[in-house]
Formats: sequence, C-alpha cells, structure tokens
Amino acid sequence: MTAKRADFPLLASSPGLHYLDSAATSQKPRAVLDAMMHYYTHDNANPHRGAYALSARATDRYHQARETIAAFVGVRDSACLIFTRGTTESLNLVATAWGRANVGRDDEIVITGLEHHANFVPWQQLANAVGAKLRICDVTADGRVDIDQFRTLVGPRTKVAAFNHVSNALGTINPVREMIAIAHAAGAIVVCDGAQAAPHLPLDIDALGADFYAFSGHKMLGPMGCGVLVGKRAVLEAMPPYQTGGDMIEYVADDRSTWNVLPHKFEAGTPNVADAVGLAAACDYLQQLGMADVRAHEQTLTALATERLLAIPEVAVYGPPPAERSGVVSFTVGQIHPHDLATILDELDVCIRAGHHCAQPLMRRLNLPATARASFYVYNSEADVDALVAGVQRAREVFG
Ligand code: 7TS
Repeated sequence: MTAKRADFPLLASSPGLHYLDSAATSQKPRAVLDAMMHYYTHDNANPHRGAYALSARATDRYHQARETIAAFVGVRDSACLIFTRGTTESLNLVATAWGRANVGRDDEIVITGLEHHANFVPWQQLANAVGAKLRICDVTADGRVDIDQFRTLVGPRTKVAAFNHVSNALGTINPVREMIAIAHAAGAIVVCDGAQAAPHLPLDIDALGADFYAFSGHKMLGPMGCGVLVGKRAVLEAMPPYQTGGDMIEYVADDRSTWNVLPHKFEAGTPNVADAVGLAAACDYLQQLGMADVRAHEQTLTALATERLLAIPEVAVYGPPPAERSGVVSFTVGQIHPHDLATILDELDVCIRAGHHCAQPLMRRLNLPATARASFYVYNSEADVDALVAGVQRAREVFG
C-alpha cells in the first residue's frame, strides 16, 4: 500500500484536512492531473475527424485510455466499454435506450430498496412510462438485500433486475454473483451499479457476467465528467442508440440512418478525451497500489473507526459488520442531527457527508431521517480515524 498523501496535491497542501467523503468523490493524485495537462498541452484535437497527425494522436490517446480502463476492470472486449458522463448517465442510457425497446406493459422490473436514486428513479420512470411493474426487494434490518425475497420477486415476467454492487449509504457489499445467477436463471438481464465497487474492490466485470455494469471515474481518483458503461456485445448491438449525432452514425440518408460499430454507436458527439486519459491514469495508479491492498487498507480503517465510534455512548452504526462493508461507516449519535454533527466536524477540518445520501427509499425502510457517513480511501490513515472520533466526542460535549 503505497498511496501517499503527498501524491494528492489538495491533501498535501492542506495538512490538517481529514477528507472522509470519498464515497461522494475522491481526491486526485498528481499523476491524474499531469496526464490530463499533458493531453491538453501536447495531444489535443478532435479525435476520429482530422486527417492530420495531431488528430490521429488524440484518437490514439482516447483509444489507449479505453484499453487501459477495460484491462483494469476485467473487460476483454474493450469496444463494449462505453464512455459516459458517469454512473448516472450510464444507468439512464440503459433504462432509456434498452428499456424503451425491451420493457412493455405488464413486464416486471426488479430493483432493491438499497439503491442510490441513480439506479432507482430511471427504473421507476421507465415503469411508469410503459406500464411495467416495479418490484422493490426489501432490505433487512442490518442493511442487506433480502436475498430470499429477491429470489421470489424475480420470475418469468422479470425483464430486468437492477441492483448495486456496493451500497453508497451503508457500504453493504451485495452478493451480486448470486443475484446475477438468480436473475439470469429467470431469463432477465442484469444491470449492476458499480459506482461504489470499482473504486474499492478488485473487479473482473467479464467474470461477474452482468449484462450491464456502470461506474464513475471521479470516485476512483479520476476526474469528474467521465464514467463508464460496460455492456455485453450482443445486447449492445441489438439495442438502439441513446443519443444521435456526430461520430455515432454509419450513413445518414434523408429519412433514416444506420449506426456506427461499438463503442461509437453509444458515444454521440465530441468525446471527453482528456477526462478519459485522466481516468486511465487513475486506473494505472490504483493498479500500482493493487486493489487487494486497497481493499485491505480500507477494511482496516473501517473496522477501527467502527470499533472506536461504537465505544462512544449513544453512537449507532448501520449496515452489516465492517468485514462485509466497503470503506463506509454510516452512523448516528443519539439525538444529534447528522447535519449538526457534520458542522461540528467541519470546524475540526473533518469532512463527512450527512443526510439521506441520495437513498431516500433506503432511509424510509430503515426508519432513519438521516445518517452521518464517513468514507475511507487510499489516502486515509489512522490519523483520520482519530480526528473523526475526537470530533464526535466534541459534538457530544457541545450538544450536552
Ligand atoms: N450509484 C451509486 C451507488 C452511487 O454511490 C452514486 C454516487 C451514483 C450511483 C451516482 O454517481 P454519479 O457519479 O453519476 O453522481 N454517490 C454519491 C454519494 O454517495 N455521495 O455523493 C454521490
């Protein structure tokens, strides 16, 4: 584990800052910023268009970035890795382009109560628009998908099952292999939201076998504005495009058009090359750390933070035990509102998120108005846990 705080310019220039909100977005190592700056200062042109060497170089950088990212997440056919703006756009792409073409009246869509709104609302809206039935799998009191209920919800009418790999609000690592097997046995396609998995777990998307897998670059040390949708080739080829315009066409007649090959069919318009280059540099950085070590480091900090927080009176930690969570600790402290807690922590330069974490259906099911959430990543250390614990103790003093 060689992630040094010094590798991250923002953290290096703020020695007292305890950044514990990486589930929202991660900080960026200098390697990522340098790669993007290098692209703009040496290689920038509109790819796939110009007949000149500079444009060919930009095209090559874009292609290389796709290859690097595909290799990092276990995708052998890199043309099936589509660049998007992020997980939200990836999931909307599937729910809209695949969903409108394949889901109809009386079909069923299965999701879970553990979803981020980005993997909840697009399916809800699709169901409402086409008259399909949205079935929502329950969550257990300790914040897991009720797998027995999931098994009964998925049936012959299920067209698609959509669920996250890791919950953003609680950190729960879901039994996605089992869930994918259940859905596939029923003939449904699977959409997996990997926004909180790709940054934190060793990942082999091909081996996992979901039909679609989505994640965001900005949560895994890459820039904002660049995410990924991976799809199975046969599914991507059979479905219509999401957006239309430049780059994604093969031939445009006056009254109809034909589509370019993958991945271009799903990448209409000028691509976001610099951010893709930045995300590839982030993958290289994580590769050097080794994802097994990244996971182990986060597990150590999550277990330590959980243990030390639970030693404070009135603290409750939500979700399964630390070994079954990503680097997330979601908690409350007696009657102190999580927003007040976050404000006190901020005064001590400890950044956490408080609220419903874009998971209102989950908070309703757990009967919680809000939680405080600390989330750990590669640049965090025990010093950050110390600061968090000291801040929670301080909040208890302030609020009596
Ligand atoms: N799915 C999950 C599981 C997420 O955690 C998030 C973002 C998204 C989808 C959407 O990703 P985006 O990059 O398109 O915004 N989660 C959070 C969070 O927990 N706090 O801020 C953003």
